[in-house]
Amino acid sequence: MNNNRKIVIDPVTRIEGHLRIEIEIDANNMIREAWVSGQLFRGIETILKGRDPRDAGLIAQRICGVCTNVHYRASISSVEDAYGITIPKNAEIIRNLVTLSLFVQDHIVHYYHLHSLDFVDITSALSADCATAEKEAEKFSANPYHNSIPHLEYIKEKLSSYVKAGRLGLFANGYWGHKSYQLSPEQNLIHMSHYLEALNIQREISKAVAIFAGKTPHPQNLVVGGVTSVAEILNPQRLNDFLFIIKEVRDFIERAYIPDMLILVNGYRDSIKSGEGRASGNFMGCGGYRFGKQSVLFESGVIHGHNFENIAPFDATKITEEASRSWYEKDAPLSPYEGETIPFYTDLNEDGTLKSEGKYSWIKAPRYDGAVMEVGPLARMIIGYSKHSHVIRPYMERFMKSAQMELIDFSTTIGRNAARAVEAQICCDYLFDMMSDLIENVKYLDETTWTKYIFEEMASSAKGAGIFEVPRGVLGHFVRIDNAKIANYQAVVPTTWNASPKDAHNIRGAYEESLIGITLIDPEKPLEVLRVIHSFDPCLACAVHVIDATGKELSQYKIMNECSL
Ligand code: NFE
Ligand code: MG
Repeated sequence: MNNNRKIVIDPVTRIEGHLRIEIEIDANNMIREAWVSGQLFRGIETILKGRDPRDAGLIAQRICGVCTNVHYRASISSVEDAYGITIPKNAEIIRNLVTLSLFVQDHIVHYYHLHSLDFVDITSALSADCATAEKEAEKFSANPYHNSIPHLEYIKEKLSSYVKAGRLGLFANGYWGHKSYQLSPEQNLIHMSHYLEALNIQREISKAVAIFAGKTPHPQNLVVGGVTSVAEILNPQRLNDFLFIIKEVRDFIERAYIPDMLILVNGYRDSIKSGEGRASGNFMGCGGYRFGKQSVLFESGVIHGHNFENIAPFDATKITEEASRSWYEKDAPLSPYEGETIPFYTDLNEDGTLKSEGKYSWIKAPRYDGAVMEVGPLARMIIGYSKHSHVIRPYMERFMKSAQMELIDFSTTIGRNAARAVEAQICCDYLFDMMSDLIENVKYLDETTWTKYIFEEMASSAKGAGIFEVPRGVLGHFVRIDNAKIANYQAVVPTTWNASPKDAHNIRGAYEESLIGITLIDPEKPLEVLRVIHSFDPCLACAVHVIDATGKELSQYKIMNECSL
């Protein structure tokens, strides 16, 4: 007899957008099957049709409230690609400075504010001894961030005043006391101290982004052909303001974020060694971010089944999206240029669970040459390391040595976080090199920020793609233009890759695959599931970016049981 039962987590919180996870566990509480469902239906691709291609960027950036810059940029790049417009060097550098600052902000916010409490028990931090905590921090950093007994006492006092007053706020409803929490009270206190500091740090990065982007989220500095940050590049004070903030952030990464990652790796080494959270080992990266004479920040490539020695070149024409298990008409895989977004909602089972055999998500299933892929910081660090990148490899080697990790260990829940922290450090450091490129170019070569073109003289029918690495992985916007208007528009987004449902061959997406085989200590408190899913940094707003323009109700949001956090 099959004693398996289903657990529903809906909504998963501390993510962007609306995600539902269903798992099937056996009598020993081991996860046997998983269904990941995007529960949100929006609509940017559809409303872009018929518009002027020059307007696409400002509309497309509304796909998300987090990585707004990257959709803006991908959209503008897709139109530039269609028209064959090459942007000036200054424009490319400014775009990179802004996007890479957002990488750093996203990674810090993700670890501390969206994910760390899956590993850090706040209630345990309240019993920490501050003198011991001060010494503990010194084990993981030669110069720990804001590490003094009075400071740690202040943090502890602040946390306990929330608890005593019953004002847990966003800390309410955690699975505090869960048996799988592994850190000591002192390690938890150190993390909580940095959690609060990180709120200030992420605000500072927003200021840096706004120097060139005008504002954030939803920046205003990009146009087809270049950027509008004309005055900024000629103002040494503004350039210096940017670098000053990045220097402050770099200090936080080196003295707090990386050491906290070492604490995490040490505390959760059993989870790493058991391969918890490992997906299929297929990784994809498109590379990019040029700087200096001939250097590039990220390498491109495709790896299958953790075969790190054998890296195939990345070829964007091998990308397809299918909808066999997604709530759209037409199941078959299509090139994004031909992709369609016609909703076809098929309802749930009678007991309210997702259809195990039929369609069950608003997320489509992107595939590379037919294979499922994981994208993101983990893919980028693994590909860069394996291709002996002179940028990535030294940072990875240093971390691997201090953390005593091998490359395969990164392909886990904890490793995914470590890769993200190492990437934040790399991005921050190389922002200085990119700023030097800008200064050198402006000072000695040219001040151009825009490539002039005459819209009326551009081909009235064309197609193009803007494909590049963004915080959560490879992002692609694909546009087809007919009679100077957008005829078709498709965005294939990092979270669409990672949170993909199964395909026609029943191959699981990366989130789903990474859940299989995990045993829950307490199925009523499925903290282990949240850890795995959060480690990918889900953004469902990005993953499903189509709306029903008539406002018709397509699905209801239900909380199925008390497992939601
Ligand atoms: Ni909405 Fe995004 C990033 C994009 S998500 S956050 O990074 O594109 O998948
Ligand atoms: Mg799409």
